[in-house]
Amino acid sequence: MMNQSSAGDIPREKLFSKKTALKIGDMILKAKRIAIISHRSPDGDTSGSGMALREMLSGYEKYIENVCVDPMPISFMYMPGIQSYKTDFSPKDFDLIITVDAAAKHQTGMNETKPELFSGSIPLVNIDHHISNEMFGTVNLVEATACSTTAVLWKFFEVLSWKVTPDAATCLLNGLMTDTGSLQHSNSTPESFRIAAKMLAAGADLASIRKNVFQTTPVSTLKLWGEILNRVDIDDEGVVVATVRQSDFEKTGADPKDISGAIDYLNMVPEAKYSLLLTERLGKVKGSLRTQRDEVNVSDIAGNFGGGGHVKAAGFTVPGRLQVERRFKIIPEEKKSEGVAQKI
Ligand SMILES: [Mn+2]
Repeated sequence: MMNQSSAGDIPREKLFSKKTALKIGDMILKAKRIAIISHRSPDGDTSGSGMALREMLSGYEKYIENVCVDPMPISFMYMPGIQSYKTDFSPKDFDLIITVDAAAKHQTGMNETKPELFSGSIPLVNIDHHISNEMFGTVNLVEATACSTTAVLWKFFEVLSWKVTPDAATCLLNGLMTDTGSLQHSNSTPESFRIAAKMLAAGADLASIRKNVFQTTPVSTLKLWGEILNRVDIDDEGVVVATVRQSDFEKTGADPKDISGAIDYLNMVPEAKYSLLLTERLGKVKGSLRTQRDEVNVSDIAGNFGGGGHVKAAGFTVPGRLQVERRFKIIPEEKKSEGVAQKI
């Protein structure tokens, strides 16, 4: 998940700690069976973190299991070793658990099915970069100013002097590039660029990331975007609005997650105050809001509809459906001849 928090009033326990990193390194070296948990609805950061840890520990005599309750998206399947992800596991078979990029217990999707994970009976290491992190681990390595969990892991490996392999570097860069929108989002700090450069120098395969993650779109998605873009309009107040109907998914064969790219196009109109994409599906209407303006807070707008989010990216969901409304306004014809005569 992306972290849009900026440095400021961040508590000390949510800044990178070398001492904690060394302690976790020690725990990992002593453990024989380690389960690495990625959060549900996996993104490029949680999967990249899981795969980088797996690769870095492959040289040790340990049994490693990568777990995620949801399947990995196809775009990340290029990462070495990712086929090994399991959707379920038995915590009692492990002597160390590591969660990556999960800010809260429930994000593992296992808080109800496996409460023993969080009971303290098995040591739990929580590695993350969200300011909201609940610090649910036995040991927590949380850096709220980091752009991605993989950036935290990069520093972790540095502290331990573990030489990052090219394959691990690719997985780490995968997380950094996806969480920063290719180093374009506001969470991209000078340190993000420095760490990305180090990952590249360690042999990260940026070409594979570009090809598999950023420049890959199925025809069904392109068709869905076509429907959305065809309906784009900007109103008198500078709000760019587009809609997706339930029937659009059926017509194009696209998946609801495929609309996430379309909102980025809506947000490209230079004169727009903000953009709004309304998606109708399964009896609910979801609104996604984006803005490029500093004076606009879309989180407040989403709040009016019971939603929330970040200042520049937010959303809401209301039960209901979309209905087309047509509005016409009569513009009286001006008596041009008179006006012109007066001006002269
Ligand atoms: Mn993340």
